[in-house]
Amino acid sequence: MWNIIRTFYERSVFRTSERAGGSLSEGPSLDLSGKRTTFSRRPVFRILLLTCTLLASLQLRAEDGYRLWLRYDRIDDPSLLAQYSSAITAMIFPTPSPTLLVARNELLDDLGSMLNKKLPIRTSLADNCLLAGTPMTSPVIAQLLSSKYPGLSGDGYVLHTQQTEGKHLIIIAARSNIGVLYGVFAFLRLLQTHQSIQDLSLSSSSLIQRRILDHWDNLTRTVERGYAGASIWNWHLLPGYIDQRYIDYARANASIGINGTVVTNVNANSLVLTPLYLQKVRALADVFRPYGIRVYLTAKFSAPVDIGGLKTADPLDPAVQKWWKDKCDEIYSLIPDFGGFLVKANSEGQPGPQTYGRTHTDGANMFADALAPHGGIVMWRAFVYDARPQTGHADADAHKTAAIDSDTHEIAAPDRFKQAYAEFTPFDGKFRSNVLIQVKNGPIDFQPREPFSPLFGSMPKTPLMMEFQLTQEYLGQGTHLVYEAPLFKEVLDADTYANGKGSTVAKIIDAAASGAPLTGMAGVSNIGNERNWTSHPFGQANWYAFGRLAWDHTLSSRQIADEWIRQTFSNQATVVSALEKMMMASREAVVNYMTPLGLHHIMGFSHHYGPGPWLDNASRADWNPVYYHRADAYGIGFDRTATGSNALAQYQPQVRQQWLDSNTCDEKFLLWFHHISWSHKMKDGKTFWEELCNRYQSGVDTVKWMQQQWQSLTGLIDKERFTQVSMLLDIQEKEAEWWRNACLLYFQTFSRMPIPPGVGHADQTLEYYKSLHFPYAPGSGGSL
Ligand code: GCV
Repeated sequence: MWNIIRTFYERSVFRTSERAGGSLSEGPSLDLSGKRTTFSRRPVFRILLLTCTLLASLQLRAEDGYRLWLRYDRIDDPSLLAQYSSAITAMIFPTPSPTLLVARNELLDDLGSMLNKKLPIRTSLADNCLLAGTPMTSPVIAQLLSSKYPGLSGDGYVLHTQQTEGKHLIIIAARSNIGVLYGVFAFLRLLQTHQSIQDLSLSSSSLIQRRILDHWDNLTRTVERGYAGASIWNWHLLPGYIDQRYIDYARANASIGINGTVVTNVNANSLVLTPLYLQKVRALADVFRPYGIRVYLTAKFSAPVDIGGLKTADPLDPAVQKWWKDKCDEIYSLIPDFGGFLVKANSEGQPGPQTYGRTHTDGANMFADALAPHGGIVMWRAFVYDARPQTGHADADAHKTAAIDSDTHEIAAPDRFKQAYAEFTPFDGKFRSNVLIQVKNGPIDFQPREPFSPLFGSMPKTPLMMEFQLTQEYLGQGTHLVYEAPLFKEVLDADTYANGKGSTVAKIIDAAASGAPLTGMAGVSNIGNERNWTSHPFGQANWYAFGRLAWDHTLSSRQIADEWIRQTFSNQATVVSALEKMMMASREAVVNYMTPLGLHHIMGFSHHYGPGPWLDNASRADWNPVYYHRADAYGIGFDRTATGSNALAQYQPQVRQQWLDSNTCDEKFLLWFHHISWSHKMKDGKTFWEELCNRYQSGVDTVKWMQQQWQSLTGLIDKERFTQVSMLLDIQEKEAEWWRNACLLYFQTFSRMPIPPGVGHADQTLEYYKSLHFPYAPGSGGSL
């Protein structure tokens, strides 16, 4: 487009100049590249130039996705614009802190662009004035909070309208500066989503204290399980060069209430703890501070040896303890609000306390003691499955290495499902008060659908923090449109029965059920340096949904989708309705075309891209899909009842009861807990085999339907994102068919049953699907 304009312009100039028979140098102006130049005063030429400039400016405003949900375009409904405009005519917003300053500037800029006017800043009350601040900055706010919102806590905010001294005021109030910034973003959200601002009296406080993005970003700028380009952290140029992205990253996170970022991979590199890198981390922390975002780092357990010159990293060795204490003192001297450490220990090759014959408590508490004087915390991950035997664990079998008999292909292995519970529950109540145990949502590994991890509800004396994965490692990676909020909600709303009915996972982690002093929720980031941050335009919705749910897990997936669509795409009813339907259907679709009815972990080895249910030769049995689906001539599925691994025993009796019997078990979890025959009768009367085939087909059908929905929006979505998503949906459709074909052909070798009518047939042989290799699939570069 730009080139066309330029060529047209240059040709016109050339022709005009020729016709004029001479020079164009008649008056000063700006040329298209912004340089000072001269132009002809001929009207034709002026019109042409204006047209070109207009087209060029339109081009500059093309929707490349960089602005995320913070677009703040002019309100396009004239009557609403008039209403908002007359309700907000000025602003009182004292800024005695950097956070209040960024909050005021955000409000000023965004209202300026949405209302198309510059609001005057006043110091005294006026009619239709917006008043923002804390009790410290305004007596009106002090009075409002003490009289009407006495319970408002921490970083919560209030949006309230009232008459004061005969003047109509819109008030954005909080007890803390960061609360005001959250209130500003909430108010802006009302306008961006075309809500009424006439009679406001709402307050909102976060239900979870630590709302954190975990970046699996390496110092080399590769991103483990990242599908959106390189890491946004330009370590080489830091600390001298502050990319505008860092600021926009902080704005975006603050707008949804995220208040922490772990900037490095859990498969950690000790170098980040050296003085050179700590200066770089400090520069990031300085950028994020006004936005209320603390920086955390991953700590490699062997750092005292790697970079400290010690011979051991044994957590009970006094020299090691001193090394970590000194390291924490050094970090806090640079970053006074440093959040703490996230640690992956004794998992997938990472060193940990068990390397030295010590326990998880020994390891976590060592960090906790070093951080405690500074107010820092430890997030100790429960994602463990290759630990060595240790004293005091509940289930000795859970630690044996899984193995496949090379002749019979029989799996003689304990159940990886059980390991985290076995390793952690014996230490309940033994961690320091500044330790959070970070638990993945399910027992295995971020599959399209997993039952909730049995750790939730099983460690009543230990604060547990949720870990979700936003990056779509197992959900179509960078190319599939999958809205993850329904997955998050399914887990958060699951009932653990730990304290009787209603002890949902959400209540365990927000401490309502457990009373834990520290609460947290982490999302493994899907952000990279692609222009639109997440590569797939709808990946942004997962970042957004994570932040909104970490703030308030009672929000519904639909509600979050609705507000994200309105801010990111459009408020037009047709657009909102079509996109909402697509998003809400997308998670179930990916479950169906990848792993229906409780199948899990059947993807390609290492890169985890595409189907690989036949894989059986990895060095650990529990890295093999065959270990998980266990298909044979009789049937399919992992028996986790008492006749099998008995992992079900890790749940409360009421939960166990739900899944115990293959005839009553919720079918979406069937193969998680049962090895059932191919001809097992399903609830709709079909055989299991028929149902499996139909589910795969239904996943494919939903993607086709999503394509149609998207196409129905032609002309209603900007061209750039419309084209991107159209192409991505085409890839998704092909890949959904690939999953269906490869999986059904493979499972059919066991079931020996025909593909039922209505289910698409594979256009390739099973051998063909098995022969596909993807040596450079993105997102690897880490462990498995
Ligand atoms: C960061 C899975 C992923 C790994 C990831 C690991 C973890 O195994 O495939 O890439 O490592 O989970 O969560 O630690």
